[in-house]
Amino acid sequence: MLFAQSNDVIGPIPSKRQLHWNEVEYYVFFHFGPNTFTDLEWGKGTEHEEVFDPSQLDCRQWCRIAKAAGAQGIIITAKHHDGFCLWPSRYSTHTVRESKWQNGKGDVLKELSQACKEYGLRFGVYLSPWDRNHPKYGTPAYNEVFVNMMKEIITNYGPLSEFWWDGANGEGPNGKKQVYDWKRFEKTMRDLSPQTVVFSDIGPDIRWVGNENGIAGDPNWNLLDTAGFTRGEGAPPTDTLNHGNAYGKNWIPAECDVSIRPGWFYHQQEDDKVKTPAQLFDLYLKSVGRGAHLLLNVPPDRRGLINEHDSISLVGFKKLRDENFGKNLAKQAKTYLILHNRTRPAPGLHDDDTNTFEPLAWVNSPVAGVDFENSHTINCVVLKEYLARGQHCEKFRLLLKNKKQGVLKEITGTTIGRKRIITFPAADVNNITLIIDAQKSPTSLAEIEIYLVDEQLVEQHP
Ligand code: FUL
Repeated sequence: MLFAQSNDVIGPIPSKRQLHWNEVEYYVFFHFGPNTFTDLEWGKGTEHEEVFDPSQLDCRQWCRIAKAAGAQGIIITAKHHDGFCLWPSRYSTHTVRESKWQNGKGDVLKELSQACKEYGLRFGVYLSPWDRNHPKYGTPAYNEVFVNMMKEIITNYGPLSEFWWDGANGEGPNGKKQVYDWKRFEKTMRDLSPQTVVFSDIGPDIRWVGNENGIAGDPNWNLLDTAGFTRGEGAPPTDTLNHGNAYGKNWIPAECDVSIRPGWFYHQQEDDKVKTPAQLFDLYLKSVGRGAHLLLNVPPDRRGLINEHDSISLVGFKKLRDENFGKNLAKQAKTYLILHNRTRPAPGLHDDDTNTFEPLAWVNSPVAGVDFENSHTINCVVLKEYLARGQHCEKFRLLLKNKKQGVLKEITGTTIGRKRIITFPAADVNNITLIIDAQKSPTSLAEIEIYLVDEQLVEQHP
């Protein structure tokens, strides 16, 4: 046998909670709070609670749109840097309870967590450690407050799919910066909500991608060395966050956070600056298509609704994905070529059920390909690595061949990871051959997909 189902796992592999999160490639971020009403991006923490007064808040509408946009989950800013809590926390006096909204009886986290259950969306929470309002901020007592807030959220609104710790850390109302008790925060999450993946600059489960433009690096490794680094100012260099570390010791994949608008919060003057479906599609290629996850911010407006400008664009984005990734031409292929002409029928890699499908593990000189009876015009190949066995491919080549002319084009790539979407000018091909030129240890390939996407959407390389 030239290829083997390898059970040897070399290097870090994802945890169970990370594998579960791995199923979700795209989810939406909701930035909502006093800033929505004051037109600020970073509230000062001195805003009166009364400014928070959405006239028609409807979290079911948010979820309906997220669902229609094909997102698989959401993350809400339960508390941004201004310290305002979107739930009536017992550990703060700067919350929805002190606002006029619903006579102080409202609870955004409650409404939203329930709506997520109804719509089958995963529910995640952003809780800013930096707090410009809390009187205890800047003293050890604030760590207790933060832990208690996490406990309230986990207990009252869970299960939580993801918990988001922002790296921004400035002064609080007393002019002091906080020394965070990260160890305790992590322990609280693990003890009370072990299934939740925790995001920050350095994980422990998911890392920031190093920019807020939604763009992952190429290569993009799911591995990161965190020793000697901290969250915030002591984080690894942005380039490292962007690419990961090929030989990193920890499995900490990248999440690309980006806003559909210039700002994170809703500002009416940005209504005409909402990203178009084609721009979002391009970001999808540069995030999900490079093996990362996309967290797309869509800020509710002052009514407490997702604005029409944003929802139109989101649904257009979904339509583009459906239209362009609706027909996997590899399903019509005659055979897959596995390692120097050992062939097997095409359905081998098309089993979407991860419990039964058999990834191919490669050793030595790995080559796989897709063979068509008649030529097909294509401009997109999607590769997926079976990450339960780690990430191994370092360098690959795709050869596009046709019976008459032989090799028409050679495309080189680096990492594959969760999903690698490669687009190129269209070519008429009979065979697509994948050659792995460098791998850390045997690559397990889960899938090859082939598409003809709208020419306008092919990724532009600078
Ligand atoms: C940053 C924050 O400072 C921004 O306001 C926003 O929440 C973004 C997602 O993370 O660090």
